[in-house]
Amino acid sequence: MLRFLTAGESHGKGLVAILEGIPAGLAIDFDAITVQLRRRQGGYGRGRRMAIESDRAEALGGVRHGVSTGAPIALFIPNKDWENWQRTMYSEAEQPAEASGADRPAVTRPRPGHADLAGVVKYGHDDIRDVLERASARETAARVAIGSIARQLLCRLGTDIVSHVVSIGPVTVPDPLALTYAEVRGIGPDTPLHCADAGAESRMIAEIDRARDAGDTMGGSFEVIAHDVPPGLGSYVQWDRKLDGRLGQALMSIPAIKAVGIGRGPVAASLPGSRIHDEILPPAGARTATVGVTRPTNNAGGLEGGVTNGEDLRITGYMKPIATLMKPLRSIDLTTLEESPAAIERSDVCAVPAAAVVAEAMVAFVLADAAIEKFGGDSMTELVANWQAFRQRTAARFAR
Ligand code: EPS
Repeated sequence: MLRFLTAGESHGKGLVAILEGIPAGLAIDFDAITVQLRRRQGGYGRGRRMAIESDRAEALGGVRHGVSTGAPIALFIPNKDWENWQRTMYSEAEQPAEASGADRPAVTRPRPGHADLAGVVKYGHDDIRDVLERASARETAARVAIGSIARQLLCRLGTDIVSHVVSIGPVTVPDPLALTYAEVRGIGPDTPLHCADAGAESRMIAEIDRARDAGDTMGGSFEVIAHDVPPGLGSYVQWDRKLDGRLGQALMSIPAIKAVGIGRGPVAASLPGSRIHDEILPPAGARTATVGVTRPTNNAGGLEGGVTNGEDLRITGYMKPIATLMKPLRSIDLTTLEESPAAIERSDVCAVPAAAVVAEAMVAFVLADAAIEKFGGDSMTELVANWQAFRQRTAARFAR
């Protein structure tokens, strides 16, 4: 129902995104998009590029007088760094006379763990720059802008999405599932790692500092929580309609994400059924407005049978360390095939907090897509009315 495409290179003119399927009548707050873009740029461990950029999305279509028309929404996010890269990244056949920046030599030493080697093999490139410019996580700025629009649609249904950093390298928040949505919502916007546990956060910062001093990089994990999600999104009837599968793909598509867990995630495999499944008890001070039953635990992370059940949706992403090492690993030079240290590009030491913001955006996109599918409507008026009718019917079933 909802789909998007992005285009653009890390050091090209900018990023473009087209989002199709947003119903007519959604007031779009571009300042709110800027807030999300700024969040993605932050977090302890980011590199010097983030001091250059101050990302902002401009609408090229689909929005009139601040409101969606139902037409595809086209966005443009300029790269400020383009000024410094025009002689390397121009798209014309000949270098334009007015082009600025350095004319950089070809990149020929693939970084282990990056798309470099697989990309030159697949596309037949000689210069790894033709791969890395598009494989770069810079593209996720476009996803965050798209996700911010999806988030604004979900807000009309009462859904809010937050995230927190759970681990950096070996340092982990002890029991992330014990943290409530409200606790995670309450994390200060200016905390260095957006972690709910201040003690763990300072140990995480020490890990990042150690990695930076050693010319190394650090991965970690984060959890996204969606609160007051409409129940009944997704379906168990067909493999490609299961919402956990759709969320898994959305998160796994974020650069460097190597695993995804829903609710207790992989821990569920090690516990007996009696300790993992969330009991269903009669309504009593219902935790959700619609499905009025009581669930004492939420190990399932808000999804049963690939369908949202009204509990908080909780999904964890696991990120590998960034592939660009200032103390490079062994590699080869593709021009000589001789052993040579991997290329060094300006990069981040740790981008886990940024990946969490991108994951929020991807969760928002998947949930908005599933909400439009369930409640339909070409206009926000229809979508919201259908949701309210379903919500009232469902609440009435559980009223005592
Ligand atoms: C960026 C993500 C990272 C940064 C990039 C900006 O990209 P990659 O996945 O290629 O490592 O390194 O910045 C640069 C390439 C640079 O010149 O500093 C982002 O998220 O915007």
